[in-house]
Amino acid sequence: MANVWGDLDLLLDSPSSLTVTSTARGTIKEKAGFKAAEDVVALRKAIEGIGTTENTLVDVLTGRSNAQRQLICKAYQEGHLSVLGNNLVPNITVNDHLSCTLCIPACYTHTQGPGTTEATLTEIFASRSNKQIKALSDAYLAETGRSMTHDLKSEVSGDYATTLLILAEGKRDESTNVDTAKAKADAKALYEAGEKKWGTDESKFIDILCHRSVPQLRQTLVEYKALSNKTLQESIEREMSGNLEDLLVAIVKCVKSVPAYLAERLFKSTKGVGTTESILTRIMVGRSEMDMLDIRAEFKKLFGCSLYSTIKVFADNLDRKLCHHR
Ligand SMILES: [Ca+2]
Ligand SMILES: [Ca+2]
Repeated sequence: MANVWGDLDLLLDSPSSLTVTSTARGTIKEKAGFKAAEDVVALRKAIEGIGTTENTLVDVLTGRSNAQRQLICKAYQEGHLSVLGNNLVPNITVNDHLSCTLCIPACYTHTQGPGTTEATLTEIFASRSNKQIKALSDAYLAETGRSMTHDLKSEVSGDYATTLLILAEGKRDESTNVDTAKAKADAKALYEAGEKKWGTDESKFIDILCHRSVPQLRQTLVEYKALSNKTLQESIEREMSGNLEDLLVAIVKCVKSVPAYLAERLFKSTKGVGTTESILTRIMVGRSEMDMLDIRAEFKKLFGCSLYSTIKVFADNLDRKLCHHR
């Protein structure tokens, strides 16, 4: 992995999904002959354990457009209380799958272990454009009646919180012109705030990485390597620790390639424990209409196997576990 993230050769010429808004690289289009009611019946059967569970969920939820999923979600919720009653386990599973298009971080916190809230928040705020963050913030307000930044403040603390809150404002510079002199100056400032200094001036890293545009930061990454003979990611890893290190590294990775960053998250989620399903679902469903083709390609490049086969193995194992519990 280090090699992949350390290679800056083609960086300045590659497209950035933080600025792409088309759906041309998505894998999901509107399904022809779509009927929400039919999908709801299929989902209910799957959730009640008639037939294979996870495969039906994945088929239905990744084979419909976002607008279609919203209709399924609505149809499902209108009928689901009478059918499922107070059966908590299916409800959690269903809510995890169906509400993931909103990706409201707080919804997940109570079902996860310690540390996973931060990991989820890091992924969400490092990988999204201003427009996506604005949409998330609006959805959060509509769903909970509270401001997202207000709730974030109560979830997290320290330099990590400072960084997250800047990102949550969704005010990253989105201009596309690159100022090379400024990139050189930023690279020097970062070098002096980290490697050259006894201790670390974290605020310098936070300021530059949260405010500059993606093209500007790419130039800065190149200048930083020329100046220090290290990648900025390596310096962040040496200088910092914990949630702040994870978040700043995630930003650097997303500046390089959001699809590659998400491919890595997906890979780790299929190998890890605990929150794997919500990571899988959030990325698979959240990116399906945007850049899933790129994520697949990056996955293959990074790990030498297809995303499909990796998830298939994971889903089969999950099926076995679910059957075992019944
Ligand atoms: Ca230092
Ligand atoms: Ca470290």
